[in-house]
Amino acid sequence: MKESVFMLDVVTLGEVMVQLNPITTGPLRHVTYFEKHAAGSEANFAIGVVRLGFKAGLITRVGNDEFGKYILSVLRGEGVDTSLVKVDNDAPTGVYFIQRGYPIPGKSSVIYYRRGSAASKMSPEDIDEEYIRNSKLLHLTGITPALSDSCREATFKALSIASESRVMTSLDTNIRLKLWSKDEARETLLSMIKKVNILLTEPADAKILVGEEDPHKIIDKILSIGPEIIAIKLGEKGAIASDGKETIMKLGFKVPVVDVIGAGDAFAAGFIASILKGKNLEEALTYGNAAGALVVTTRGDIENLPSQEDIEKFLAFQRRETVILR
Ligand code: KDG
Repeated sequence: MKESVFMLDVVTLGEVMVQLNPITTGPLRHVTYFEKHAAGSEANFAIGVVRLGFKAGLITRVGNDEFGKYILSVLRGEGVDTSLVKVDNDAPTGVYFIQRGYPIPGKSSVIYYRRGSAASKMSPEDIDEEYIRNSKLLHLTGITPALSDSCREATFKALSIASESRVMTSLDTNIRLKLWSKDEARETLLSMIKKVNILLTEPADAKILVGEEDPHKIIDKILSIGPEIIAIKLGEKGAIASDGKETIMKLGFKVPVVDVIGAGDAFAAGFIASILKGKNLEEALTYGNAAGALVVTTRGDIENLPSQEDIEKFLAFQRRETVILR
């Protein structure tokens, strides 16, 4: 293989935003104090796999503003390669707020201020062939192609490079209906699903994509389209994975919930890092569930993404909780 400066395990592509997370639960009009975090599905994933021992790079754009500088320092501080991140002088870094615990206790919702953001200006020019070709896995989500036409083209370019170079690909459907319609999501994501090796989804997304919410039907339909492995995230209930030969469900871990945003990305990082390490589906589900459980116990998406050692400690603690007496 040609020598290159880029030798990464994982490459991903997406928007990183400043997340303003309220200190208190309830409607945002009554919230006084917010905590600042850096977050975004693909950045969460990249940091998640770095914590689990992989080298990861993120392709994105940030604004030439204080929030852009903050995001770059977080990514670099976490060891994510930012050599392809562009700083845009004309568009701002995206921002979003979280509303926690209202109107549904224990759940969170997101309010975006990201239209016209620097990251939404990403285009096929941002995608470097060598960067992707030299990696082991390209991870994409359904968020990036929803940001703009040029982001969709960039996503498809990245996917084509990976598929043509036999770089493994994973897609987390992550349908955000605040960014596009169900029809747009279905059309775009179905054409991506055909080309990916690993698909991560959840029943609500699968309903939009293949008209099914029942896990067995989702698995059959998705595996017949192309992916070799599927993982279905069921939130606090856990997750199901299948490779067509075996289908396994692992129940979620019971933990105190502070903010559920970011749990799906943590699951994806734990699950895919395990697959990259050659673990079986059951172990991958356990690691994914453990990472997801740890992330919901605090505000912010990235802070509690666990290392391998921390997952082992968490699992050992969970095992202590279930003692078989007879
Ligand atoms: O998965 C968590 C993400 O949804 C959150 O960090 C914000 O990336 C985000 C998005 O676009 O919704």
